Amino acid sequence: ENLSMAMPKNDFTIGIVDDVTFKSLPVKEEVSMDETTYEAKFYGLGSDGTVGANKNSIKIIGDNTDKYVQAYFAYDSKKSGGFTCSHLRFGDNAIRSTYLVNTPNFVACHVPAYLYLYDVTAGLKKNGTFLLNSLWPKEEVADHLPDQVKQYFAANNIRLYIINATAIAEEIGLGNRTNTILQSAFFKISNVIPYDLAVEQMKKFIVKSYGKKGEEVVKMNNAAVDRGGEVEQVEVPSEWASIQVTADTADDAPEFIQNVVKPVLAQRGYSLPVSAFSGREDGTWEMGTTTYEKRGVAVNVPVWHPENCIQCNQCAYVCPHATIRPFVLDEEEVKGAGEGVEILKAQGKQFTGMGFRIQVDVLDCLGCGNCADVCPGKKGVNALEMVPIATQMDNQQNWDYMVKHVSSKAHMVDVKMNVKNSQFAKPLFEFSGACSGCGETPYIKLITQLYGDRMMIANATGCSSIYGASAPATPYTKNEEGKGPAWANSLFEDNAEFGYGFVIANTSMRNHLQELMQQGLRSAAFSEEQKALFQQWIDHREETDESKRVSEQIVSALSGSDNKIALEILSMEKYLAKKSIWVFGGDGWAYDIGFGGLDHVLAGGQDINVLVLDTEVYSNTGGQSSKSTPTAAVAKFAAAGKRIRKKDLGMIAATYGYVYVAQVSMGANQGHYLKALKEAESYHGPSLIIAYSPCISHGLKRGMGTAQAEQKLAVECGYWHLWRYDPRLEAEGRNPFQLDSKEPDWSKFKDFLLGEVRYTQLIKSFPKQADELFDAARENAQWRYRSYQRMANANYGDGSAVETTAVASDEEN
Ligand SMILES: Cc1ncc(C[n+]2csc(CCOP(=O)(O)OP(=O)(O)O)c2C)c(N)n1
Ligand code: SF4
Ligand code: SF4
Ligand code: SF4
Repeated sequence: ENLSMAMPKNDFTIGIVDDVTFKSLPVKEEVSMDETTYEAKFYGLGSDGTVGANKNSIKIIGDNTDKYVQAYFAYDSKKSGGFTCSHLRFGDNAIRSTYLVNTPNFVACHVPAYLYLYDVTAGLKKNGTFLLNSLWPKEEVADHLPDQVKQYFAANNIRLYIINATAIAEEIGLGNRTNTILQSAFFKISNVIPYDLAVEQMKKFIVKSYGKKGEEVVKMNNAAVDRGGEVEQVEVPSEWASIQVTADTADDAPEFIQNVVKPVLAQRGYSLPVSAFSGREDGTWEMGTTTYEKRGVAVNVPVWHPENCIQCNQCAYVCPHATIRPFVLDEEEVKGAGEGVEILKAQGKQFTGMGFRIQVDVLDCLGCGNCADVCPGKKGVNALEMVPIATQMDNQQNWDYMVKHVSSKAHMVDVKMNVKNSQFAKPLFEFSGACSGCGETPYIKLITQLYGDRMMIANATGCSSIYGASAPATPYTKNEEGKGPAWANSLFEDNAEFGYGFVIANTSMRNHLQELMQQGLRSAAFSEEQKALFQQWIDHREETDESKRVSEQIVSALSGSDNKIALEILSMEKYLAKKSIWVFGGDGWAYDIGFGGLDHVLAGGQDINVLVLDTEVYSNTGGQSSKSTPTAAVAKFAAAGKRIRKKDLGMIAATYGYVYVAQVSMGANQGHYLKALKEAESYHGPSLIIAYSPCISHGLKRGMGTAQAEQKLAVECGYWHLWRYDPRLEAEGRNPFQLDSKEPDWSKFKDFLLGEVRYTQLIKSFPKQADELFDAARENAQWRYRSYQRMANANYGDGSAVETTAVASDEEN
């Protein structure tokens, strides 16, 4: 049609409406495949195995029939726990091109919450089939179907099937992996091949897919195949066809959220015209858009038992998703919370007369369980318990009340003093798309709580850039004053240099501010008080908190002035307070690909802070080995177990003598990380924090809900060591190196390795070498610990040569 036009478009796009350059061609009606083609769509949760199961299903159909088959798998950009959609097609005629499935005969919705988040019935053919993973029994399912879904089912004569794959998976021990159960249900309902043959084939593929993970996993998946046959049909009453579906009413979210963010979140991004993005050509985006996602995808969420709570705030400290927080309420706020909302008397003099509540954000929680796992409770009785999400839906309104109507009480305490206080500050990094239980995100969250209102972050490519901002979801957010971190992602290979640019730019702007203030000091146009403030600013410009305080005073002292110098200072207001400049990235970046640049930047001596989120592999791209991967770990490019030692990045940096370095593991000692963070940030030079971060790629046998506990075990057994190198101590004539972890219990080392699939895989694939490599791993860790001990014992003539430096334990913090 384009070619037959008088003025055909020479270059064009199809599939988007380009109302800016007008280069798109209109999309016409859906082209149907031929009658013999069967099309199916499966909506799944990233990491629930739906995609893997569908890859197997299409192979089974292709191998066991004469049909032509095709499959395509679409994902959003969440690390895991995100949206996936598998498009499967098979038929008697050759499939000549790659089209998405838009008019399926069969739809499976593997995540109940998707009924409300996405248009899961879109395009489902008349007389088609819908399979729902239902948390509810047959009699109750109708109460949980949205009106438009019910109406669609009845109006299009859809056959509805349900199975509670979530409950079955838990029963079998498969956690959230509902895939095999639902795959089996699909074969049972669709009968594309005889069900017995499908069962046989699925079991064959299970050995192929999971054989390496051990017999237990194979057994569980075989059981899942058998249980998939429990699928039931639910009657669709014809009267549903006359349900009046009311259009979604607009909520109070800002226009950009309504018009752009929400449609993209709902997988309707393709329907937005190009003009929807005008004004954003430079890539800037609203902060805190993740707050509008409310995914509700956790299987279990925590419930708070206040009678067992000691108000330690550890749950909030470790939560990777910022979905559990302590709130302190004044009298009015307590009243507003309403009857039946349990509120304790807040501990601490400063909070006299106020209430305290640990509040869970049910719809954003990813159900990892770390909060409940670390909760000390009272007399050994836990104050947090993981329970099915369906039982906690009413608690969401309490979260909404707390965030909307309870003011921050962070100013009433010194949030940097200890772990407990730090959690009264709002995290300026919330509800990221990291995997449930991710070990990286709690480190970032704390930094934003302490310094987020004046932070600038240069982020290397890696998991932290993906969960850090993937349009339209931005977890970095702002506080009550509208201040929050400025964030940008550069390349994998040059991120340290990118952050260095922030430092240089800020320094020159602030040097100019200093010149202006010096001119002000010499000018008769300013009062003595104004001059005193200028002097204070010059004296304290490099101190984060003090410079912020004086900057605020300068702004109020100069506002309204028409003096040229004053006006110029005010025009540069955003540079007044000292910025906390951070460079974030993973070990693949810091140890390997970005190392040259990182080294150069650390050597540069500027005031810059680097956080290395050390997962010991390239996590974002599926777990390739890096120089941080330790001996014996199995990773991509190290299938036979890494044969050489882990690089000691921290020690390399410490050799400069003017770089602050800390090696931390939050779960091992929460206070230690807080201390290292404060020291790094306050040091007027380069700082490097290397943070041990458990990751799904490690295959924690006890699950990611024990990511924090795993960090503790790692330090106890000597796998990971805590230390700090502070050049300021040497300037005081003291040993700058402080070894903060006690002599490990080396007898626990092997058990630690056996708790992670990345090590136990070795026993399956290289049984002869496994033990040898495990011993080598321990010896390397011992060698490393001994060298730290020697450094800690070095005599600086100050009597600081001690075995280890005691850092207050969690209990003391
Ligand atoms: C020069 C370059 N090479 C490769 C990539 C692809 N890539 C993106 S993220 C990533 C892995 C990042 O690993 P790491 O730095 O350890 O961070 P993590 O994902 O573990 O947090 C790779 C290889 C890239 N973006 N640029
Ligand atoms: S279960 Fe995990 S995500 Fe949910 S509140 Fe607890 S720590 Fe946070
Ligand atoms: S960790 Fe447990 S005891 Fe501590 S504040 Fe949270 S719920 Fe209360
Ligand atoms: S670091 Fe690991 S757990 Fe965290 S988001 Fe990346 S892959 Fe997931």
